[in-house]
Amino acid sequence: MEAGGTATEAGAGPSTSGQGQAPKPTVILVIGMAGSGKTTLIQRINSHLHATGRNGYIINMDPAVTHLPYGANIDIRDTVKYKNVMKQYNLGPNGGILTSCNLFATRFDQVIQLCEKPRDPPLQYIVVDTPGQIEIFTWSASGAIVTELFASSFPTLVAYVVDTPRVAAPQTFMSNMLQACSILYKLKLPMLLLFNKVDVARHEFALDWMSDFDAYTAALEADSSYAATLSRSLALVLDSFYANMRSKVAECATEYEQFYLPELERARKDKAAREEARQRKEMERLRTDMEAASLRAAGAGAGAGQAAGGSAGAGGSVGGRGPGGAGKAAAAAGTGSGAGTAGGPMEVDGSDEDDEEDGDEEEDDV
Ligand SMILES: Nc1nc2c(ncn2[C@@H]2O[C@H](COP(=O)(O)OP(=O)(O)OP(=O)(O)O)[C@@H](O)[C@H]2O)c(=O)[nH]1
Ligand SMILES: [Mg+2]
Repeated sequence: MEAGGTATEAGAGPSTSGQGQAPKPTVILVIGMAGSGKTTLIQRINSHLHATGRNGYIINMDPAVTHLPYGANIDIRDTVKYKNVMKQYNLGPNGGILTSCNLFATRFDQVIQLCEKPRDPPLQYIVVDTPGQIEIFTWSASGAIVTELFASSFPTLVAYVVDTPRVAAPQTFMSNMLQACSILYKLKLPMLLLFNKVDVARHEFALDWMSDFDAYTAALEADSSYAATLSRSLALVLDSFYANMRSKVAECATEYEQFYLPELERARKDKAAREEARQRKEMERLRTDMEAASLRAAGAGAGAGQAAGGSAGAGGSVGGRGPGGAGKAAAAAGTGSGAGTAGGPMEVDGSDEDDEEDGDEEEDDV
Protein backbone atom coordinates (compact mmCIF):
# COMPACT_ATOMS: atom_id res chain seq x y z
CA MET A 1 0.00 0.00 0.00
CA GLU A 2 1.25 3.47 -0.87
CA ALA A 3 -0.06 6.87 0.14
CA GLY A 4 1.67 9.07 -2.34
CA GLY A 5 4.26 8.26 0.28
CA THR A 6 3.79 5.82 3.18
CA ALA A 7 0.87 5.75 5.50
CA THR A 8 1.84 4.74 8.98
CA GLU A 9 5.28 6.11 9.38
CA ALA A 10 4.87 9.18 11.52
CA GLY A 11 3.89 10.19 15.04
CA ALA A 12 0.54 11.50 16.07
CA GLY A 13 1.36 15.21 16.17
CA PRO A 14 1.49 17.55 19.11
CA SER A 15 -1.99 17.17 20.53
CA THR A 16 -2.15 15.99 24.15
CA SER A 17 -4.80 15.00 26.62
CA GLY A 18 -3.79 18.02 28.74
CA GLN A 19 -2.20 18.38 32.19
CA GLY A 20 1.16 17.03 31.01
CA GLN A 21 -0.40 13.74 29.94
CA ALA A 22 0.64 11.56 27.01
CA PRO A 23 -0.10 12.76 23.48
CA LYS A 24 -3.53 11.84 22.20
CA PRO A 25 -3.74 8.98 19.73
CA THR A 26 -4.53 9.78 16.11
CA VAL A 27 -7.76 8.27 14.80
CA ILE A 28 -7.57 6.83 11.28
CA LEU A 29 -10.98 6.17 9.72
CA VAL A 30 -10.32 3.68 6.93
CA ILE A 31 -12.89 4.19 4.17
CA GLY A 32 -12.96 2.80 0.65
CA MET A 33 -14.98 1.02 -1.99
CA ALA A 34 -16.12 -2.54 -1.31
CA GLY A 35 -13.23 -4.96 -1.65
CA SER A 36 -10.58 -2.24 -1.95
CA GLY A 37 -8.63 -3.95 0.84
CA LYS A 38 -9.50 -1.93 3.97
CA THR A 39 -9.60 -4.92 6.32
CA THR A 40 -6.39 -6.45 4.93
CA LEU A 41 -4.69 -3.05 5.19
CA ILE A 42 -5.73 -2.70 8.82
CA GLN A 43 -4.37 -6.14 9.57
CA ARG A 44 -1.02 -5.03 8.08
CA ILE A 45 -1.08 -1.75 10.01
CA ASN A 46 -1.80 -3.73 13.17
CA SER A 47 1.14 -6.09 12.66
CA HIS A 48 3.39 -3.15 11.73
CA LEU A 49 2.45 -1.38 14.96
CA HIS A 50 3.17 -4.51 16.97
CA ALA A 51 6.46 -5.10 15.16
CA THR A 52 7.61 -1.55 15.89
CA GLY A 53 6.52 -1.68 19.53
CA ARG A 54 3.76 0.90 19.17
CA ASN A 55 0.39 0.69 20.80
CA GLY A 56 -2.60 0.70 18.47
CA TYR A 57 -6.31 0.20 19.03
CA ILE A 58 -8.45 -1.37 16.33
CA ILE A 59 -12.19 -0.87 16.05
CA ASN A 60 -14.32 -2.87 13.64
CA MET A 61 -17.44 -1.02 12.50
CA ASP A 62 -18.45 -3.56 9.85
CA PRO A 63 -21.28 -5.66 11.30
CA ALA A 64 -21.50 -7.96 8.26
CA VAL A 65 -17.91 -9.17 8.10
CA THR A 66 -17.62 -12.92 8.74
CA HIS A 67 -13.89 -13.19 9.33
CA LEU A 68 -11.47 -10.59 10.67
CA PRO A 69 -7.77 -11.16 10.05
CA TYR A 70 -6.88 -9.01 13.08
CA GLY A 71 -7.93 -9.08 16.72
CA ALA A 72 -10.22 -6.07 17.09
CA ASN A 73 -10.14 -4.25 20.44
CA ILE A 74 -13.74 -3.24 19.88
CA ASP A 75 -15.97 -5.15 17.49
CA ILE A 76 -19.46 -3.93 16.52
CA ARG A 77 -20.47 -7.60 16.16
CA ASP A 78 -20.14 -8.09 19.91
CA THR A 79 -22.86 -5.49 20.44
CA VAL A 80 -25.17 -5.83 17.43
CA LYS A 81 -26.06 -9.02 15.62
CA TYR A 82 -26.53 -7.96 12.02
CA LYS A 83 -28.61 -10.98 10.98
CA ASN A 84 -30.97 -10.55 13.94
CA VAL A 85 -31.38 -6.87 13.04
CA MET A 86 -32.30 -7.87 9.48
CA LYS A 87 -34.89 -10.35 10.75
CA GLN A 88 -36.28 -8.16 13.49
CA TYR A 89 -36.75 -5.08 11.32
CA ASN A 90 -37.50 -6.92 8.05
CA LEU A 91 -34.53 -5.40 6.28
CA GLY A 92 -32.31 -6.31 3.36
CA PRO A 93 -28.52 -6.62 3.73
CA ASN A 94 -27.75 -2.89 3.31
CA GLY A 95 -30.62 -1.81 5.55
CA GLY A 96 -29.38 -4.35 8.12
CA ILE A 97 -25.83 -2.94 8.06
CA LEU A 98 -27.11 0.63 8.22
CA THR A 99 -29.43 -0.07 11.16
CA SER A 100 -26.75 -2.07 13.00
CA CYS A 101 -24.32 0.86 12.64
CA ASN A 102 -26.97 3.29 13.83
CA LEU A 103 -27.74 1.11 16.87
CA PHE A 104 -24.04 0.87 17.68
CA ALA A 105 -23.63 4.65 17.30
CA THR A 106 -26.13 5.20 20.12
CA ARG A 107 -23.51 3.73 22.48
CA PHE A 108 -20.49 5.28 20.89
CA ASP A 109 -19.81 7.53 23.87
CA GLN A 110 -18.74 4.34 25.68
CA VAL A 111 -16.31 3.57 22.85
CA ILE A 112 -14.78 7.04 23.23
CA GLN A 113 -14.45 6.48 26.99
CA LEU A 114 -12.59 3.23 26.33
CA CYS A 115 -10.31 4.96 23.84
CA GLU A 116 -9.60 7.74 26.33
CA LYS A 117 -8.54 5.34 29.09
CA PRO A 118 -4.88 5.96 29.97
CA ARG A 119 -2.59 3.13 28.91
CA ASP A 120 1.04 2.23 29.26
CA PRO A 121 2.54 2.64 26.71
CA PRO A 122 -0.02 5.21 25.56
CA LEU A 123 -2.09 4.59 22.45
CA GLN A 124 -0.62 6.07 19.28
CA TYR A 125 -3.25 5.15 16.75
CA ILE A 126 -6.90 4.21 16.77
CA VAL A 127 -7.74 2.54 13.46
CA VAL A 128 -11.37 2.13 12.44
CA ASP A 129 -12.53 -0.42 9.85
CA THR A 130 -15.74 0.61 8.07
CA PRO A 131 -18.33 -1.28 5.98
CA GLY A 132 -17.59 -1.68 2.27
CA GLN A 133 -20.74 0.20 1.31
CA ILE A 134 -19.16 3.64 1.65
CA GLU A 135 -22.43 5.53 1.80
CA ILE A 136 -23.57 3.49 4.80
CA PHE A 137 -20.82 5.07 6.81
CA THR A 138 -20.40 8.47 5.20
CA TRP A 139 -24.04 9.38 4.62
CA SER A 140 -25.73 7.87 7.66
CA ALA A 141 -26.48 9.16 11.13
CA SER A 142 -23.99 6.65 12.55
CA GLY A 143 -21.18 7.96 10.33
CA ALA A 144 -21.92 11.54 11.40
CA ILE A 145 -22.05 10.59 15.09
CA VAL A 146 -18.91 8.46 15.00
CA THR A 147 -16.84 11.04 13.09
CA GLU A 148 -18.07 13.92 15.23
CA LEU A 149 -17.38 12.08 18.49
CA PHE A 150 -13.91 11.04 17.36
CA ALA A 151 -13.02 14.40 15.86
CA SER A 152 -14.07 16.24 19.00
CA SER A 153 -11.89 14.00 21.17
CA PHE A 154 -8.80 13.09 19.08
CA PRO A 155 -6.90 14.24 16.00
CA THR A 156 -8.87 12.41 13.31
CA LEU A 157 -8.27 11.76 9.64
CA VAL A 158 -9.82 9.78 6.82
CA ALA A 159 -7.67 7.23 5.00
CA TYR A 160 -9.37 6.71 1.65
CA VAL A 161 -8.30 3.36 0.21
CA VAL A 162 -8.08 3.21 -3.58
CA ASP A 163 -8.11 -0.16 -5.34
CA THR A 164 -5.20 0.69 -7.66
CA PRO A 165 -5.68 -2.05 -10.31
CA ARG A 166 -9.31 -1.00 -10.65
CA VAL A 167 -8.56 2.68 -11.34
CA ALA A 168 -6.06 2.16 -14.12
CA ALA A 169 -8.54 3.54 -16.68
CA PRO A 170 -8.62 7.35 -16.60
CA GLN A 171 -12.38 7.60 -16.26
CA THR A 172 -12.63 5.05 -13.44
CA PHE A 173 -9.82 6.96 -11.77
CA MET A 174 -11.84 10.17 -12.05
CA SER A 175 -14.97 8.53 -10.64
CA ASN A 176 -12.95 7.27 -7.66
CA MET A 177 -11.40 10.69 -7.04
CA LEU A 178 -14.86 12.29 -7.14
CA GLN A 179 -15.98 9.75 -4.53
CA ALA A 180 -13.00 10.72 -2.34
CA CYS A 181 -13.81 14.38 -2.89
CA SER A 182 -17.43 13.84 -1.85
CA ILE A 183 -16.26 12.14 1.37
CA LEU A 184 -13.93 15.04 2.07
CA TYR A 185 -16.87 17.43 1.77
CA LYS A 186 -19.15 15.27 3.87
CA LEU A 187 -16.79 14.45 6.73
CA LYS A 188 -14.72 17.65 6.61
CA LEU A 189 -11.63 15.91 7.96
CA PRO A 190 -8.04 15.77 6.68
CA MET A 191 -7.70 13.04 4.08
CA LEU A 192 -4.99 10.62 3.09
CA LEU A 193 -5.27 8.82 -0.26
CA LEU A 194 -3.95 5.27 0.03
CA PHE A 195 -3.18 3.43 -3.19
CA ASN A 196 -3.65 -0.21 -2.32
CA LYS A 197 -2.80 -3.51 -4.04
CA VAL A 198 0.36 -2.04 -5.56
CA ASP A 199 1.71 -5.56 -5.88
CA VAL A 200 -0.86 -6.07 -8.66
CA ALA A 201 -0.58 -2.63 -10.31
CA ARG A 202 1.89 0.09 -9.41
CA HIS A 203 0.43 3.42 -8.40
CA GLU A 204 2.89 5.82 -10.09
CA PHE A 205 0.51 6.45 -13.02
CA ALA A 206 -2.03 7.82 -10.51
CA LEU A 207 0.53 10.14 -8.93
CA ASP A 208 1.42 11.39 -12.41
CA TRP A 209 -2.21 12.05 -13.25
CA MET A 210 -2.68 13.91 -9.99
CA SER A 211 0.36 16.12 -10.38
CA ASP A 212 0.32 16.67 -14.13
CA PHE A 213 -2.85 17.67 -15.95
CA ASP A 214 -1.22 17.03 -19.36
CA ALA A 215 -0.40 13.47 -18.39
CA TYR A 216 -4.04 12.86 -17.53
CA THR A 217 -5.38 14.43 -20.73
CA ALA A 218 -2.83 12.43 -22.73
CA ALA A 219 -4.27 9.25 -21.20
CA LEU A 220 -7.71 10.35 -22.42
CA GLU A 221 -6.47 11.42 -25.85
CA ALA A 222 -7.96 8.58 -27.84
CA ASP A 223 -11.35 9.08 -26.23
CA SER A 224 -13.58 11.86 -27.58
CA SER A 225 -16.77 10.84 -25.76
CA TYR A 226 -18.72 13.25 -23.60
CA ALA A 227 -17.52 11.44 -20.44
CA ALA A 228 -13.89 11.91 -21.50
CA THR A 229 -14.38 15.63 -22.16
CA LEU A 230 -16.06 15.98 -18.77
CA SER A 231 -13.19 14.07 -17.14
CA ARG A 232 -10.71 16.56 -18.64
CA SER A 233 -12.66 19.50 -17.20
CA LEU A 234 -12.98 17.76 -13.84
CA ALA A 235 -9.24 17.09 -13.74
CA LEU A 236 -8.71 20.86 -13.85
CA VAL A 237 -11.22 21.40 -11.05
CA LEU A 238 -9.72 18.65 -8.90
CA ASP A 239 -6.29 20.23 -9.13
CA SER A 240 -6.62 21.96 -5.76
CA PHE A 241 -8.10 18.79 -4.23
CA TYR A 242 -4.98 16.87 -5.30
CA ALA A 243 -2.71 19.68 -4.15
CA ASN A 244 -4.19 19.52 -0.65
CA MET A 245 -3.75 15.77 -0.28
CA ARG A 246 -1.28 14.82 2.43
CA SER A 247 1.04 11.84 2.24
CA LYS A 248 1.69 11.25 5.95
CA VAL A 249 -0.48 10.65 8.97
CA ALA A 250 1.44 13.26 10.97
CA GLU A 251 0.75 15.93 8.31
CA CYS A 252 -2.97 15.17 8.58
CA ALA A 253 -2.79 15.37 12.37
CA THR A 254 -1.11 18.79 12.12
CA GLU A 255 -3.73 19.92 9.61
CA TYR A 256 -6.40 18.77 12.05
CA GLU A 257 -4.83 20.88 14.83
CA GLN A 258 -4.45 23.95 12.64
CA PHE A 259 -7.67 24.04 10.69
CA TYR A 260 -10.22 21.47 11.78
CA LEU A 261 -9.96 21.85 15.53
CA PRO A 262 -10.59 25.65 15.57
CA GLU A 263 -13.53 25.11 13.22
CA LEU A 264 -14.82 22.36 15.51
CA GLU A 265 -14.48 24.59 18.56
CA ARG A 266 -16.44 27.29 16.77
CA ALA A 267 -19.18 24.80 15.83
CA ARG A 268 -19.25 23.54 19.43
CA LYS A 269 -19.63 27.10 20.78
CA ASP A 270 -22.43 27.76 18.28
CA LYS A 271 -24.16 24.58 19.40
CA ALA A 272 -23.77 25.50 23.08
CA ALA A 273 -25.19 28.97 22.38
CA ARG A 274 -28.15 27.43 20.53
CA GLU A 275 -28.73 25.02 23.39
CA GLU A 276 -28.60 27.86 25.93
CA ALA A 277 -31.12 29.86 23.90
CA ARG A 278 -33.38 26.80 23.71
CA GLN A 279 -33.18 26.26 27.46
CA ARG A 280 -33.91 29.94 28.09
CA LYS A 281 -36.97 29.68 25.85
CA GLU A 282 -38.09 26.53 27.69
CA MET A 283 -37.70 28.26 31.08
CA GLU A 284 -39.64 31.26 29.84
CA ARG A 285 -42.43 28.99 28.61
CA LEU A 286 -42.48 27.09 31.88
CA ARG A 287 -42.70 30.35 33.83
CA THR A 288 -45.59 31.60 31.64
CA ASP A 289 -47.40 28.28 31.99
CA MET A 290 -47.00 28.31 35.76
CA GLU A 291 -48.27 31.87 36.00
CA ALA A 292 -51.27 30.99 33.85
CA ALA A 293 -51.93 27.85 35.91
CA SER A 294 -51.80 29.74 39.20
CA LEU A 295 -54.15 32.40 37.80
CA ARG A 296 -56.55 29.67 36.70
CA ALA A 297 -56.31 27.93 40.04
CA ALA A 298 -57.09 31.23 41.79
CA GLY A 299 -60.03 31.77 39.40
CA ALA A 300 -61.35 28.24 39.91
CA GLY A 301 -61.06 28.63 43.66
CA ALA A 302 -63.04 31.85 43.61
CA GLY A 303 -65.68 30.23 41.32
CA ALA A 304 -66.03 27.25 43.61
CA GLY A 305 -66.39 29.53 46.62
CA GLN A 306 -69.11 31.55 44.96
CA ALA A 307 -70.89 28.40 43.74
CA ALA A 308 -70.83 27.09 47.26
CA GLY A 309 -72.49 30.35 48.30
CA GLY A 310 -75.42 29.46 46.04
CA SER A 311 -74.79 31.84 43.09
CA ALA A 312 -75.50 29.93 39.81
CA GLY A 313 -74.19 32.74 37.55
CA ALA A 314 -70.85 32.97 39.33
CA GLY A 315 -69.14 30.71 36.77
CA GLY A 316 -69.81 33.31 34.10
CA SER A 317 -68.26 36.08 36.11
CA VAL A 318 -65.17 33.96 36.82
CA GLY A 319 -64.87 33.28 33.07
CA GLY A 320 -65.05 37.01 32.43
CA ARG A 321 -61.92 37.80 34.40
CA GLY A 322 -60.18 34.47 33.79
CA PRO A 323 -57.28 34.12 31.37
CA GLY A 324 -58.83 34.74 27.93
CA GLY A 325 -60.72 32.01 26.11
CA ALA A 326 -60.31 29.45 28.85
CA GLY A 327 -62.50 31.47 31.17
CA LYS A 328 -65.12 31.96 28.49
CA ALA A 329 -65.13 28.28 27.70
CA ALA A 330 -65.68 27.67 31.39
CA ALA A 331 -68.64 30.02 31.32
CA ALA A 332 -70.08 28.22 28.28
CA ALA A 333 -69.65 24.91 30.04
CA GLY A 334 -71.66 26.43 32.88
CA THR A 335 -69.57 25.09 35.82
CA GLY A 336 -66.62 26.37 37.81
CA SER A 337 -64.75 23.12 37.40
CA GLY A 338 -65.24 23.35 33.61
CA ALA A 339 -62.61 26.12 33.59
CA GLY A 340 -60.01 23.48 34.35
CA THR A 341 -61.07 21.07 31.65
CA ALA A 342 -61.39 23.75 28.99
CA GLY A 343 -58.02 25.17 29.94
CA GLY A 344 -56.30 21.77 29.80
CA PRO A 345 -56.54 20.85 26.12
CA MET A 346 -55.60 24.35 24.96
CA GLU A 347 -52.44 24.19 26.97
CA VAL A 348 -51.57 20.75 25.62
CA ASP A 349 -52.01 21.99 22.04
CA GLY A 350 -49.64 24.83 22.73
CA SER A 351 -46.94 22.61 24.21
CA ASP A 352 -47.26 20.20 21.30
CA GLU A 353 -46.44 22.99 18.88
CA ASP A 354 -43.45 23.99 20.91
CA ASP A 355 -42.32 20.40 21.18
CA GLU A 356 -42.32 20.08 17.39
CA GLU A 357 -40.13 23.16 17.12
CA ASP A 358 -37.76 21.75 19.69
CA GLY A 359 -37.67 18.44 17.82
CA ASP A 360 -36.51 20.27 14.67
CA GLU A 361 -33.72 21.97 16.56
CA GLU A 362 -32.52 18.65 17.89
CA GLU A 363 -32.51 17.15 14.42
CA ASP A 364 -30.38 20.01 13.14
CA ASP A 365 -27.89 19.42 15.94
CA VAL A 366 -27.39 15.80 14.91
N1 LIG B 1 -3.10 -8.56 -4.34
C1 LIG B 1 -3.58 -7.95 -3.29
N2 LIG B 1 -4.79 -8.29 -2.84
C2 LIG B 1 -5.28 -7.64 -1.77
C3 LIG B 1 -4.56 -6.61 -1.11
N3 LIG B 1 -5.32 -6.15 -0.09
C4 LIG B 1 -6.44 -6.84 -0.09
N4 LIG B 1 -6.44 -7.75 -1.09
C5 LIG B 1 -7.49 -8.72 -1.44
O1 LIG B 1 -8.66 -8.01 -1.75
C6 LIG B 1 -9.82 -8.70 -1.30
C7 LIG B 1 -10.66 -7.81 -0.41
O2 LIG B 1 -9.90 -7.47 0.73
P1 LIG B 1 -10.57 -6.93 2.06
O3 LIG B 1 -9.46 -6.54 2.95
O4 LIG B 1 -11.59 -7.86 2.57
O5 LIG B 1 -11.28 -5.64 1.46
P2 LIG B 1 -12.33 -4.69 2.22
O6 LIG B 1 -12.19 -3.34 1.60
O7 LIG B 1 -12.17 -4.78 3.68
O8 LIG B 1 -13.70 -5.37 1.77
P3 LIG B 1 -15.16 -4.98 2.33
O9 LIG B 1 -15.03 -4.80 3.81
O10 LIG B 1 -16.00 -6.16 1.95
O11 LIG B 1 -15.53 -3.74 1.62
C8 LIG B 1 -9.30 -9.93 -0.57
O12 LIG B 1 -9.35 -11.01 -1.42
C9 LIG B 1 -7.86 -9.60 -0.26
O13 LIG B 1 -7.03 -10.71 -0.18
C10 LIG B 1 -3.26 -6.27 -1.62
O14 LIG B 1 -2.56 -5.38 -1.15
N5 LIG B 1 -2.85 -6.96 -2.72
MG1 LIG C 1 -13.60 -5.15 5.21
